[in-house]
Amino acid sequence: MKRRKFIQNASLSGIGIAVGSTLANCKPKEESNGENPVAFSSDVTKYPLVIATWNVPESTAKAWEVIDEGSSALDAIEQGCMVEEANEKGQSVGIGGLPDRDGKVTLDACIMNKEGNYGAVVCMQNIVHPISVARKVMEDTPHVILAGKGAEQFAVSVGFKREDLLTEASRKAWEEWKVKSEYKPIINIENHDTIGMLAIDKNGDISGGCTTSGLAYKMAGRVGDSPIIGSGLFIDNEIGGATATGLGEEVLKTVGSFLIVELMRQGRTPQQACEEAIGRIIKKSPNYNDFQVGYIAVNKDGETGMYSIHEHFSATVYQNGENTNIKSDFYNKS
Ligand code: SD4
Repeated sequence: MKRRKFIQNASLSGIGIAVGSTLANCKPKEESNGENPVAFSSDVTKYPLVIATWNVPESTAKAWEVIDEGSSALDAIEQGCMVEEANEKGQSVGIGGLPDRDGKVTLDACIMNKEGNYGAVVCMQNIVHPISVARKVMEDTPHVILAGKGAEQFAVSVGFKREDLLTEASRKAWEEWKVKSEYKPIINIENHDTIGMLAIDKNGDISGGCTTSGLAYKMAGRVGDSPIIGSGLFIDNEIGGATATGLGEEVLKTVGSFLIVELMRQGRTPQQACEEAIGRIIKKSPNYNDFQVGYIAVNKDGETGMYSIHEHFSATVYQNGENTNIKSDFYNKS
């Protein structure tokens, strides 16, 4: 049996779903003489694959379906992220997102393709799918970021409808918050938060996206890491990609996603690179007990990694035909 065939059979039979925080790559443990199948470890993986922050099986399933039909990783990212943006129950992304302290839901999103092109919207109101507007900014304008009213006007001009994004549940939560008006980042929100997604399609090309309503009850006009290139997301199709969730200010200060991709360029595995990027935050911010940051990363071989400051971060990985939520390892074990 030829090596390629063996790999296909291995993935069809469903072996190779790794558990733990690292999924190892698909390289054989030993070289084949070309005639006999090579022995693979049980953590065989290969693209296509989709990985997203938190427990978002519907999103990763949608992205996988798009890739499986033969479409690009970029299409998969957009459509996968749209699932969470449209989910009214998710209070950290799209419609239903928790508002700023003035009661306004403002959304941030960005997308990057295999050519390294990037588009983003920041602090945009009244449009359910910022990931799609970000893609339009990337593809149809000479700019890379549109903000606030300008982003909204652009979205409407290319056919998006204005909608009220503040649901009854989010309005109620905001009313309750106003009683004390205490601003405190919450470490892990309901195991489901900002969605950062990375995908490798059947051609081995990588794209990524990140979409969020940002931190609940933030100051008006606040923009986090999620829509900012190199911070909330970075893709280099020669190397891999990374994306972030958690307290955006900390990710921005350390340009986390770019750092991870550059570390992978220097030879780190995705797991090592995520750990080093979290280490950078720990070193610079002695108050790390008060906030959470989590990273996920993928390299060109389909090897993945994830790491966070605190427990309870997870990622959803769709690979080898299986959609699995995997708990991340974390720094703060004390
Ligand atoms: C932000 N990183 O706006 C986003 C929010 C987030 O977990 O991911 N919260 O800072």
